[in-house]
Amino acid sequence: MARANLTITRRSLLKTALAGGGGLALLGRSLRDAAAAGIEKAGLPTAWFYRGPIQTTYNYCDMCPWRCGIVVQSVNGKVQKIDGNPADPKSRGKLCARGQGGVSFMYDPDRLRAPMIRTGARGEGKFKEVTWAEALDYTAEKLKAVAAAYGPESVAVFGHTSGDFWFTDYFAQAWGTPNAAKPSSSLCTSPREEAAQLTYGLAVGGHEPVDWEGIQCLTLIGSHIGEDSRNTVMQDFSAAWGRGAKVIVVDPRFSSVAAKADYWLPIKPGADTALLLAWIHVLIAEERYDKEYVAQWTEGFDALAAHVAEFTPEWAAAITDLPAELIHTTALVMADALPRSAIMPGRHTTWYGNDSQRMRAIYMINALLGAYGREGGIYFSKAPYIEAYPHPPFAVAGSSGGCSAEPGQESAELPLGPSGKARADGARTKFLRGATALQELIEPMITGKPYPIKALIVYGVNLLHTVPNVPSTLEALQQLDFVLAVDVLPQEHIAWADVVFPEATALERYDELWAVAHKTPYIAMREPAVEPLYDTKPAWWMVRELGMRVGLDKFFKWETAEEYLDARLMSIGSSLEKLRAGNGVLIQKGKPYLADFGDKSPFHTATGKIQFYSEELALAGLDPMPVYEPVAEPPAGYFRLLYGRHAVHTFAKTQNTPMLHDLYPENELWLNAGRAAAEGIADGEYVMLENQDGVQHGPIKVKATERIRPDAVFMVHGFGQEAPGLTNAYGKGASDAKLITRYALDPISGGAGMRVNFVRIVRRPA
Ligand SMILES: Nc1nc2c(c(=O)[nH]1)N[C@H]1C(S)=C(S)[C@@H](COP(=O)(O)OP(=O)(O)OC[C@H]3O[C@@H](n4cnc5c(=O)[nH]c(N)nc54)[C@H](O)[C@@H]3O)O[C@H]1N2
Ligand SMILES: Nc1nc2c(c(=O)[nH]1)N[C@H]1C(S)=C(S)[C@@H](COP(=O)(O)OP(=O)(O)OC[C@H]3O[C@@H](n4cnc5c(=O)[nH]c(N)nc54)[C@H](O)[C@@H]3O)O[C@H]1N2
Ligand code: SF4
Ligand SMILES: [Mo]
Repeated sequence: MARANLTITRRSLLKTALAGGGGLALLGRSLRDAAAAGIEKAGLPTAWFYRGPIQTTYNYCDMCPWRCGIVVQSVNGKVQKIDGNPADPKSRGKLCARGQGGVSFMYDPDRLRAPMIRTGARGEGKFKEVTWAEALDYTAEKLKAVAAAYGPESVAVFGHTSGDFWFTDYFAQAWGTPNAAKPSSSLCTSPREEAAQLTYGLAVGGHEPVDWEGIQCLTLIGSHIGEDSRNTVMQDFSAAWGRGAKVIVVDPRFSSVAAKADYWLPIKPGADTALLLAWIHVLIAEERYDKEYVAQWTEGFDALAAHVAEFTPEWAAAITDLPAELIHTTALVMADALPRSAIMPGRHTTWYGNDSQRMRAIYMINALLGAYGREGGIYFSKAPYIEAYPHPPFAVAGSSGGCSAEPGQESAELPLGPSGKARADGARTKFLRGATALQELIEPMITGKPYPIKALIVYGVNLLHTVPNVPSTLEALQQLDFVLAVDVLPQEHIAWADVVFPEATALERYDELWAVAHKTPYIAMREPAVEPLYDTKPAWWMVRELGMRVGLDKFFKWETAEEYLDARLMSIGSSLEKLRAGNGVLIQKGKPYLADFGDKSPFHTATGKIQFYSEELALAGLDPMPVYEPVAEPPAGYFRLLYGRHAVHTFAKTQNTPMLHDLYPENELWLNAGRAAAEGIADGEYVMLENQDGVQHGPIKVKATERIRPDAVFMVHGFGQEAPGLTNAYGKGASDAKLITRYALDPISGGAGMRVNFVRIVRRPA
């Protein structure tokens, strides 16, 4: 009963605010008022929870793409506190520091407040505030003009953050452009996803399916749990570590998790495939693999055994700069725990360009360990069952790389996508597989080849911090006929937009359901805790208003987000009301283990087996089994530029958030202490950096440390913001993105490896 009174709908929120709710709520209020008055009389400050009725709403955290379920508490129309939703499989009642910063993010005084149309030159940052009707009419007119002259495919849509579904999936597919892309694909997960499809025929999916409860040996290739502070992963890792699971960490840097490891392998950057091949060699040569599992579930074992015969630990030692004995020992430590032993699939896996092959080698080790579908190994995740909103067929099928709006939808015949994505008729071009590669859409904006891209919609993508080679992105922005930016903050790229739509943050809006492939598949909801601040609107409203203006009315028969969400939930016998009553989360049953499949194979490859040897790669003229390809060495006097995360920041989006800015206001350049001493650079000194293409950037504070190899430097991504509107973040630290002018393309996934840049240290004049 108390629950029901605390849980609100938007309508009941307004009613409660006006009428004070029902009798019980009134009684609750008078008791609370009396208590509050008593506290005040005692001279104590009145805390927020005494100031009015507490409204509880359900949401999922938008402070990073992991999206933990949250419970939001508001009083008198102000959000006061966010907690992890105890019913949610990701948060389990807890949040990370960034999640706690969600309230501070929402109340950031620097937020975009009204729709704007550009008045100055692109990049100048001069705008006039306009009404929504003006901004929408103007945008619709521009998009229609571009489509009339060049076709609907000449509009590209980039999207990330949790509202991206509305623009990158729903709008792009209804409008009819295959050129919709997400950085979370070709700048993040595409190698691991495409390698997983090639090797065992399944997606890794959003939630990496490590079967944490029973794992006895966990191996991490780069994955820096701790800096990568995803809430659930940190909880799971701590529990596994606490009960004594062995941990092997391969990282050129002594990361937080390396400090917890039984074995730290400070590998030479870029040499991981050599290490993985040597591990495979040891497991096979010493017959330390799961023979029964390999016989039943894999194909191409003999070919693999022959392939790795030469790749001894001694061979790998020379390449990886690791002792052969350590390579040998760690292979045996992994094997000791099989099948409760696995290498965690990484997340950010676009490293050096040959990344899908490295991922394939990782999956082969997991298969040799018998980990897939075994307790304590890698479980099979399952997507929750729910129907899409019943709209007419879209003009194109999803290709943006995130959760496609419409699995299995027929795609219309379209010309070759500039990203090289396979044409609708199946002809292959630049990449073997993979979703549209975001960074590959920049070039057609500049050259008009293979066909022109003339307009860009940027929804929740930090264009000038996310996409490698900023100078070419700026050139593209100059060439375009029209640029629409949808964001919440005045980020750097906003100055380049023609129109800016300010969005309401996650705590102020309804959104698409968050349907998670998981050990226990589940669906979480987002509802507004309070009315949107300023003149901001949610993405679902924007695409609907825009859709109606560009002749896509038939896709927008729903009038409100509630109506859309209820229609979807109806397909599983639920509704928004029922979801609320169920603590905002709906959990379905999974099929995590081999035993759950009976006689059927869970592996969706052509043969139903894990492919050590890949026919698909051989047919495409690519290596059918992973081969170590050396990466270019840093030139004399240069370091390889490595980047990663910090526990209290997400990408380049939270540096301005007051609470998180206070915790870590600027990034540092990790520099090997020996190298620093040799070059006379002091710990704490500010230096400039210059990359291999002569781009100078900085200053950045040196952190001289033994915790990194001498051949590389490391910095946390997301700093060095040059947008003056970000008052906290402006000019603090340096940006890895500004120094990443090159990338190496993965021929399989189209992923852009960004660790192929080098920097030298330029002393600042005294
Ligand atoms: N706090 C926080 N957590 C986050 C995010 C965030 O923004 N903030 N973002 C989330 C997202 S989307 C992602 S993709 C993940 C990224 O997190 P991860 O997937 O863990 O990131 P990576 O970039 O793969 O790994 C960075 C680590 O790789 C090491 N490394 C660099 N080069 C090499 C190499 O050649 N070999 C090996 N073995 N290691 C190397 C670096 O020293 C660093 O410790 O984090 C997620 N979690
Ligand atoms: N140099 C370099 N590049 C990288 C990486 C790196 O480590 N270094 N990491 C790569 C990886 S792993 C990933 S996943 C991508 C991440 O790429 P992005 O998702 O582009 O990264 P963010 O910097 O978080 O940018 C999010 C943008 O959304 C805005 N935003 C925040 N909340 C909302 C909202 O509610 N609505 C709207 N409309 N906008 C919102 C923010 O202000 C910001 O502009 O970057 C990739 N690119
Ligand atoms: S990991 Fe942290 S920031 Fe990411 S969704 Fe969960 S609580 Fe939010
Ligand atoms: Mo990512």
